[in-house]
Amino acid sequence: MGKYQGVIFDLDGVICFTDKYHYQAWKQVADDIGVYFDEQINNRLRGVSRMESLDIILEKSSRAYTAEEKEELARRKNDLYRSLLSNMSPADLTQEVRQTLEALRAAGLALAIGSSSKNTRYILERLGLKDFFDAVSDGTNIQRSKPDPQVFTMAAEFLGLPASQCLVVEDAEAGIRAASAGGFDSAGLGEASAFALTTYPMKRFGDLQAICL
Ligand code: B16
Ligand code: MG
Repeated sequence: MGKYQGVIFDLDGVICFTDKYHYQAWKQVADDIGVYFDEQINNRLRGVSRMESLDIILEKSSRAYTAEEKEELARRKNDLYRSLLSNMSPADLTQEVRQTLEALRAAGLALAIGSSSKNTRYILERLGLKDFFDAVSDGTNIQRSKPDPQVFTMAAEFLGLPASQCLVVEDAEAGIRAASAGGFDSAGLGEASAFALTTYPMKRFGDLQAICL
């Protein structure tokens, strides 16, 4: 085994791609209340919690919303989002992700999820990964979301490993900053491959084998 004994994966943008569903659901809510929303604004929501995402969307609103109104908008978005997630199946997991996860597991690495999403367990179930990971740390067990390191710190705790022995895999700036703040090395995909704080820029998910094995 290499430098790491555990790998903590972000979910959305790393294991699977639910950002199109987040976009569709937020777009519907924004259109309903007449607030401008586009894909560029959607990019700012990566790795950010649901309520913080709503605050970013409402920056374009001409009026303030009460806490109750915001709860209702977030609930509406989540209902729409979950109905879109119900279309997902194990076919949404790429061969590359599946084979890489299996190779890391076969090499004896402990594998965890570290996601801001409160829908993590539902998404894992849809993908056929319900019981695959050794630990799941997500939006349901944290008080502070990325860029705070809590979600990753708790994932490492669940695995029984120190941060120095775990690698975090992320696609979003908030996630790379969270990893760095928690003392984790990080591997970055997509946008996150270009950040100065990213330990290992990656071109593709399969690059993890060269980093970890
Ligand atoms: P939910 P990740 C994040 O997942 C998404 O990137 C982000 O867009 C979303 O707002 C957040 O989960 C919360 O999701 O509304 O399902 O609780 O990238 O941390 O896996
Ligand atoms: Mg992500």
